[in-house]
Amino acid sequence: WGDDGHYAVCKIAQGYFEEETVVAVKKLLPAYADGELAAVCSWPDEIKRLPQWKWTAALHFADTPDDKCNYDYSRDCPNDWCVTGAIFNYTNQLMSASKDSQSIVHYNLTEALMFLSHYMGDIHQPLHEGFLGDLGGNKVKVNWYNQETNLHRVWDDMIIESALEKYYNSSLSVMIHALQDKLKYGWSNDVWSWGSCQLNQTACPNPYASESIDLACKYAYTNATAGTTLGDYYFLSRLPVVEKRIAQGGIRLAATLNRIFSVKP
Ligand code: DCM
Ligand code: DCM
Ligand code: DCM
Ligand code: ZN
Ligand code: ZN
Repeated sequence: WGDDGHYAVCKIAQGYFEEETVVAVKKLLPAYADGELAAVCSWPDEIKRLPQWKWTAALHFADTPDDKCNYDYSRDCPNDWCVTGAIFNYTNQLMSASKDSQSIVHYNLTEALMFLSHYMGDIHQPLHEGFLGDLGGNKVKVNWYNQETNLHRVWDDMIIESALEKYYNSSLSVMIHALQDKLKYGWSNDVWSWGSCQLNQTACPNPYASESIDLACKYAYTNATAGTTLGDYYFLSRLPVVEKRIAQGGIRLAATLNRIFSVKP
């Protein structure tokens, strides 16, 4: 996602924090966040091109072999170096500190929180589990209405931007409120299952990546080959997918942080 998507995921998550999570997150946030997790959720995108942070660039996605509409951790996350591996890794860093506050902290837990929150958003963007050959849609040149762009950017930014203009008075907070209402009144029966993990795991990103590549094949790549002009039909049929993925990202980030910070030393 672009800045708006990440902000929305984290803002929605904040509304589902348990009290221990509110306290722990406040302690870890940098001063410039002013107590808002959402304010720092795009930080990993801001730094990923700096030489000292180049190693993080591949942690934003887990692309699959071309035309394979499924995800396989050992195949698509070599050496754990992908968005799923990063979610496991940063969850473990935050857990190890949460479990034993006396132990020497080896990690920068402020960074761990910001990375985990960002990557939990990215894993829900279908084209962050797109095909390797086109770099998750980056190489698929398309027009978004009359604007030249690529398919990845359509899903990171353009669908959200067009929705803001068309339905939400160009206000991200109005859009977030609409998603919060949908979570309360439309998706209320799904929220618990979205947030839960199998087998007492703290984080369970693998199924989220599987969902994403499935959505990438069914919705993102369909009727969007190179040179296509995407307009109302594509926008109206894909916006519900984008909105649901942002809401799921928020619920799952909150649920994961709640599990991490509920561990008693
Ligand atoms: N790291 C990560 N995801 C993994 C493994 C490691 O994000 N699956 C991070 C943790 C460290 C950084 O990579 O901060 C460098 O790790 P190393 O020096 O062990 O390669
Ligand atoms: N994994 C990882 N980093 C960790 C913990 C686990 O990369 N800190 C990897 C090891 C497994 C993969 O996650 O191969 C999937 O784990 P699971 O099958 O438990 O979901
Ligand atoms: N991206 C991806 N798969 C790739 C390469 C990039 O999903 N193989 C994502 C990461 C960014 C966007 O595409 O969200 C643009 O990439 P970059 O910022 O590296 O140009
Ligand atoms: Zn992206
Ligand atoms: Zn990212």
